[in-house]
Order: sequence, then structure tokens, then C-alpha cells
Amino acid sequence: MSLPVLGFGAQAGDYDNSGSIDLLVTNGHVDDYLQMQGTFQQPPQLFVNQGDHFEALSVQDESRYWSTGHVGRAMAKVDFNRDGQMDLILTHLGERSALLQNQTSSDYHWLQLELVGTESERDAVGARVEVLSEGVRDNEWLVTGDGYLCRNEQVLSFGLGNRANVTEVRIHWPNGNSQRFVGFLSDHRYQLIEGQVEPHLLW
Ligand SMILES: [Ca+2]
Ligand SMILES: [Ca+2]
Repeated sequence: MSLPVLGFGAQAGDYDNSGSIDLLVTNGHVDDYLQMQGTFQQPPQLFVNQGDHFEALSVQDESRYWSTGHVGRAMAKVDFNRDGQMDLILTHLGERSALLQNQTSSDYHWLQLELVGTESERDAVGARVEVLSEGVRDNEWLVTGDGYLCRNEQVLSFGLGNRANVTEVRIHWPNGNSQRFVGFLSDHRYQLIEGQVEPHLLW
């Protein structure tokens, strides 16, 4: 029987770059009532997208972070080590913040995009991005206000699964203009500047 949890920070993200977006949530109760007998601290959860349902995954790691209780609050996504896999920063009550390095063993491909507006506002918040790879079209919006008490790294990260060939990227900028970019290699991060023709390889 699983214990009830109270969720705070939550993120939708493709932790293994399979192309299916998963769910992550940090938990912890609001008050440390004596009668609650230890449920003030609760473990975080990862729910894996199985197509028609989500399944809780028991995450094993040396730190035992995922199998022990915390009073979790904010959860933000960042790829701090630039390996294409989404890492997490979490804050807690009564405990130092945590930086969790994603050590998932995965050969799936990915593409990361940073947008810079010129005619649109510089952060390009509100842009819609389409990535076409091997006949599959993925969509993402560049938004702000990403979660409880936090903001994600401002990058759009696409898990491509086994699709290594990116055909094109279409940006629908906030001011209504649309633009098409080509010439991408998967497993890299690019910067796309509104009005410029070529994508800029960052890493
Ligand atoms: Ca996934
Ligand atoms: Ca990473």
C-alpha cells in the first residue's frame, strides 16, 4: 500500500528523451502534526508515460534521494551538465536544496533550443516551436511561470527517441511571424534568433 502524499512542485518533462513526456513531483506536508506520524516528510515521485497511462517508477540512486522523505517545495528543470538529459533543482523545508543529476542510461536522441526575439520581446515568451524529425512533429510553447516558486532554465528540450534526423524547426514568434530553420544535428543545443537564417550551434 502506498502512503498518501501532498504534492508541491511538479514538472512535465521527458526524463529519458524517449519522446514521451513524463511527470515529476516533489512532496511534503504543510504541517508537522504529531498525529501524522512521520508523513511530514514524503518521497518525490516520477511517473513514466506509457502511452495510455502513467506508471510510478522506483528510482534507484546512490544518494537515496528518491527513496527517502523530504519536505519538498519547488522543483525546476535544468540541464546543468549539458548532456541533453534534464536535471532537477529542488528546494525543501528544513533541508538544503538539492541538485539532482539525471543519470538515466539512455541512447535516445534530443534537441535543445534557445530562442532570442528581436522584433518580438527578447525572451520570446509565448513562442510556439515545432520540431519535425523523421515524419514526427513535436510541439512546445515557450512559457514562463513554470512551477511553484521557481522558473526552469529557459530552453526548449525535445526528446526524439530513436529519431536522429531533424528535418526542420518552425518558430511561431510572439509577434505573429513564422520562421523556418534547417540544418540541425540531433544531440546538440542551438540558439535561434528571430530574423536570422542560420541556427547557432551552442554545444
Ligand atoms: Ca519519457
Ligand atoms: Ca543533464
